[in-house]
Amino acid sequence: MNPNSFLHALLDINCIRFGKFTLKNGSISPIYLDMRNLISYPSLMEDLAALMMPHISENIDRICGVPYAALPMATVVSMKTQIPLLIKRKEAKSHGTKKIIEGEYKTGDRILLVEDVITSGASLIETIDELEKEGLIIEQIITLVDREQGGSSLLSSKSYALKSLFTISDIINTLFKENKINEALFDELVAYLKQSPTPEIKTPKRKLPAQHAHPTAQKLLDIAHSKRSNLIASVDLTTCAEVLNFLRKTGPFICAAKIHVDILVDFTTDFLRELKQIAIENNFLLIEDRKFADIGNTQLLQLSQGIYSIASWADMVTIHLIAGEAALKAIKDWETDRKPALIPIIEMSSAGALTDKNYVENCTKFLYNYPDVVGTVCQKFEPEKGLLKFTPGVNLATKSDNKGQQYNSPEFAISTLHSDFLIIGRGLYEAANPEIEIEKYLAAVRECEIF
Ligand code: 5BU
Repeated sequence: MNPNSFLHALLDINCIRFGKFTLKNGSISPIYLDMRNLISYPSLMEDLAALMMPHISENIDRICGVPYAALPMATVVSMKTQIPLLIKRKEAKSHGTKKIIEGEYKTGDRILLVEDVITSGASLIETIDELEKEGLIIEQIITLVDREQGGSSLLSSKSYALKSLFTISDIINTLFKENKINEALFDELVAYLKQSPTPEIKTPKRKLPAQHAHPTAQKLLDIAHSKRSNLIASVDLTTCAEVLNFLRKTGPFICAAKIHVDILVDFTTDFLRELKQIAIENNFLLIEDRKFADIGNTQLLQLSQGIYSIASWADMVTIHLIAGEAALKAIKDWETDRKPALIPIIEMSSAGALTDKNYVENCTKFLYNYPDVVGTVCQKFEPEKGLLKFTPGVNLATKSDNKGQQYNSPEFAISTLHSDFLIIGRGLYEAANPEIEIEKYLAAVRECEIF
């Protein structure tokens, strides 16, 4: 069945009705869409599945239906494609397993969510949140009808891929062209759509905070505001001279330099002296991206001992939480004169990173209890309680490096991921003229009105 014939059928079986209807939000509408009646017509259910199937991505692991209207639709699509079905309950069971999802799945499964009618998208976002909390990845959403009342913009603002078989405008135009509705009704419907236009999604602009409880984080914020730069240069160069030269050029425009001190082939303690000097002269902080990931005792040794004596010069260090809460507790209990602020890694930018929803959720169980923690390195995760968000994998010129790194633009990192600080490596240090290239990054972040 072609899409137009399917629309006629929806009209015939009263899934599309014209008249005067009071909607859930109290407004009066001349058109009413109620897809629940479709289940009384098994052959139309099959036609619907056939219309949806060409749009289904190849990598879907599970199809999920949301009760009630979309559930049978998802079921038919599941049977036709042989992709297993999940049901997302309306309420969690109050007894026994307290499950919210029925059916077999595993963390990281990619989901096709089937919906009947999408209006503002608010309830769909709630469903998505619940599925994501279970570690599922919403790969795709297919809806039968988009009422064009903000739902698609809301979902795309959150980077979800939505396919609508029909928009409400498609329905009205097709039915008019095919003489299923008369001119007077058509004019009334067009006027209705005009006077209730798609509400614009106003995502508040991301502003860099002004205050932080931790003195080092406060210093970073002060520098960022005064330079109007939230750029952290990741200087992954391998000789001391290259690192220092790069920072002499770009120092005035960054709020911190992040280094991997252990990749320097000619490291000497003189390097640290010069590095600190350039940092002071150009007013930026130093981050050692050591990614501590050991038991508490070893971490303290790695921080304070060895040729790099990281705690003696780094203002901030990165740390994995794979060892659990003990990792942070050992540093909290460590009595020392100079303790770098901590930036735990909650999510990684590399393709296939194991930092999934479950991992992130486990981290948040203790993340906020440690005053040395000033922020997190993450991608989608949005830290709360004043923690700053640091995002690597930012590049203006490319989307990947063929070694697993995945890049976003500065605009996406700030406006969509809501990052406070952008970590940029090769995008800057591999540029022929880093001091010119950095101006492009500065222009991009300032355009986002983050300051
Ligand atoms: P790039 O050249 O912009 O890809 O460098 C990114 C830097 O950020 C590099 O030093 C990585 O070690 C670091 N990084 C990252 O890219 N992704 C992550 O998830 C984490 C750190 Br954690």
